[in-house]
Amino acid sequence: APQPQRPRLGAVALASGAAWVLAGNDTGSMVTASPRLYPHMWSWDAAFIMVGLAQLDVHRAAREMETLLGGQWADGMIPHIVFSDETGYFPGPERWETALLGEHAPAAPHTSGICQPPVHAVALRKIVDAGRRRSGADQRRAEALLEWAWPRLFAWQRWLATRRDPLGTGLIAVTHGWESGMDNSPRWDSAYAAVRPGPDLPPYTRKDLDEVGDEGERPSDAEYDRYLWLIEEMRRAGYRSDEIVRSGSFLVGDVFMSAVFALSCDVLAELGEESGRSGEQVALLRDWAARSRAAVAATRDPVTGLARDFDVRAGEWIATPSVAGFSPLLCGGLEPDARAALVATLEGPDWTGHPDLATGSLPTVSPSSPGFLPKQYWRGPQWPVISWLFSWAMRRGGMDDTAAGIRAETLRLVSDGTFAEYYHPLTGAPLGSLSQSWTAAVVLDWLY
Ligand code: 9YW
Repeated sequence: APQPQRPRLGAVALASGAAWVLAGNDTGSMVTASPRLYPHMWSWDAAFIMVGLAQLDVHRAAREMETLLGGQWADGMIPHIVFSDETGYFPGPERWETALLGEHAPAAPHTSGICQPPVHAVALRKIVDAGRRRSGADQRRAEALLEWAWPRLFAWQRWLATRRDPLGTGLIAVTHGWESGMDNSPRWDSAYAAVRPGPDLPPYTRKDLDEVGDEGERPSDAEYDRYLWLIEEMRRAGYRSDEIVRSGSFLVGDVFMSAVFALSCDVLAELGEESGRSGEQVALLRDWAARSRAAVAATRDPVTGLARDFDVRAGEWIATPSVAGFSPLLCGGLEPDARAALVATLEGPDWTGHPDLATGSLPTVSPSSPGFLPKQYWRGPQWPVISWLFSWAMRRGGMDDTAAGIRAETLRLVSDGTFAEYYHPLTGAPLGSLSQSWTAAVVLDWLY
């Protein structure tokens, strides 16, 4: 069907719109992930939101980091949700009950009991850079934040390195698909198939379907039962990470998480060196980065060269290709030829160069793949925030042309001004929630 033609916005209008979205979703101490669908703070969303806020207002960006770290657990974990007082989301605090059941969870604010990809060091880097660029009070605020947040982010990286490396190789594992940030990616299908919800799964009512009219854009009910069953297991384990890693039904070495982890270890180490931090902690970060970088490189499929996840429970590689296959480009570690080949795949006819794409933004699943579903969440749509992360990391890694191409094509995609959560790769139509904070935030960073 022909798509309605929306006006395309130029850079000034687009940046204003993005700032307006962040302002509209701001409760004062927290920019919620989206206005209605997600009225709380999500961990990795918050990091990207800080990247955008840093361009607008260093003080506000620093405050966002403080709010997020206010929910950090005593053992170092940054939880995937810090809850606001809003009630419109399931599973909320009354389902998680982390303060009651989890020994390390804070009494307040309410948080979930799992984590998300550790992009937070990138946000700190951005806030510090913005502060230094502006000097004066902005710089003082940013340096004070660096002083305060660095040990907390170090504790977070240490938690991942020590609690989430079940194979001892540097491949960081997730215990729930939500931890990956890519909830229903086909990457997780085989691991989820082995998750059998018990008959004693307490009943629940989804709320996500109230906000998104088209159920075809959301995970199915069967998928949701498994998501909730894993949470039930964690509740029963008192949110003890050793017990969950030992006995939970889902344990996958996540190659994208591992690459983000390695990248953040390096970024945090650099920030540490600049601010005279203890050499011992900086050296640990460098070690963890090197181990995970090597682990990510070692996951590559010998035929396609794409990086793969490893299902620890099943003891096997997960062959399903997805955007996570490009993870080595986030953290480095490939020989020049292998890197060039992976970049060529990314720009080739199965991925950003696919002839049917409306724009060359990164799709989450290749349109050539049998599992490609163009409207379904992490099964095909383009998520601007994923393109931003690849573009930022690739530029850092010296792949400037590819990084610039992803930026330009994604800006073309979002120039409809809806700041959607994700987009239909074949038509460019906005999908999911509109006015999604992290989409607006990364657009701001790109335009400033
Ligand atoms: C959920 C907030 C979150 C993101 C996740 C994305 C989605 C929904 O929205 O999760 O119910 O947790 O998959 O990556 O952080 O934007």
